[in-house]
Amino acid sequence: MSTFNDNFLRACRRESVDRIPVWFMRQAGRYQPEYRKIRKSLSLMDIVHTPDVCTEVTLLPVKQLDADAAILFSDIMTPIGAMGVDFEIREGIGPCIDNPLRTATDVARVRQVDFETELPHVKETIAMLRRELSVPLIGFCGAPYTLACYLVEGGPSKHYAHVKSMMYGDPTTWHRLMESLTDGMIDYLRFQADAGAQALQVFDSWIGSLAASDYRTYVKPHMRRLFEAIRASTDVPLLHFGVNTGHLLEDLKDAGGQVIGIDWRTELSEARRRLGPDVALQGNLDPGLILAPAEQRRARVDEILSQMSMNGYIFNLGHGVLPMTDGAVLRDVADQVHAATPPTR
Ligand code: 1CP
Repeated sequence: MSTFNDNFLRACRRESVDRIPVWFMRQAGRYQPEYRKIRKSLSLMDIVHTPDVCTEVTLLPVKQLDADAAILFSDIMTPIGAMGVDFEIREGIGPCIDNPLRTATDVARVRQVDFETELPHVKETIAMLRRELSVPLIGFCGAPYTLACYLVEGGPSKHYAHVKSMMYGDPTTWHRLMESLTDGMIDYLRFQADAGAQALQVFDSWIGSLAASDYRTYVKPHMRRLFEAIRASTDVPLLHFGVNTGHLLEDLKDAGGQVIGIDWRTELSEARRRLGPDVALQGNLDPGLILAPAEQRRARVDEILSQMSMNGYIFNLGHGVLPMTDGAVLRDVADQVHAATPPTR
């Protein structure tokens, strides 16, 4: 049996590492022929609800890419179904809700549940993964705002018009929705940590659609409550990630998390300067650079690494792996990162 590689957890805690840890957001998925084959006979939610298959799908990229962390294969919508809101993940589109939440009555449809009872297969998958893995397992959830983007819009959206009209026009209902989603995600993250997840990432993917002042008014108090509640009940590292967050970085750090995920639009050296030394950083290669000529991609990886000379750094993409990605290129990136000299301070 191989020894446990805890570089990822050490980097989250800003401790020294043997090598710079790397994993890739959306490291399991459509770019993998093995995943596409499994998806021919099972839907995404079938996979999530079948522990041995879900375990296999979670492990696949860890071995192929020599990743320093695994992320539980699931979707941000998994707990939402259990909380009483029906959804469907449509091919080539994403999560869709036929009856989106637009009024106070709709918002009351979001129920608090016992995830131990509702999602026993997720618990079983986490237990199976812990027996198999020699790297840490990351559990995750969608942040309340990003979940609300799907629940209120009814599906993926460009302008978040319904979200914003509820937020500005009916702030009472908006805050009730955020409170309810926050309660649910606190329980869901605790449930994953109790089941064996060794780190937890909160994906606030669409938060960049808000102005900083609106983030502070309509979202940040809920995020703060979420992070504080998890912090009070478990000591697993918390990772906080969003896209298009150049105008929000200080607020994201202030809201919570020991690791802040940075997208590719903000240089890591700038993020480090603005956020200071008391937080770990994760990121931030543009997923599009995986499609670039090798020389260009390698130069950019080197440039990113040269900006991160302190402990408390985890290499990742700035957002999820694109479906047309070649897994061999991701492996080459991981090898390049692993060959670099780890930070010394
Ligand atoms: O059926 C399929 O195979 C479709 C593709 C797919 C996959 C592989 C979806 C639909 N979800 C997933 C799994 C998934 N989703 C994972 C596990 C994979 C891994 O990381 O190894 C994770 C972490 C997620 C999280 C997720 N789902 C986020 C947050 C992360 C991010 O990329 O921003 C979001 C926003 C979603 C919603 C979602 N689910 C699926 C799609 C295509 C989308 C995005 C739709 C949109 O653009 O709004």
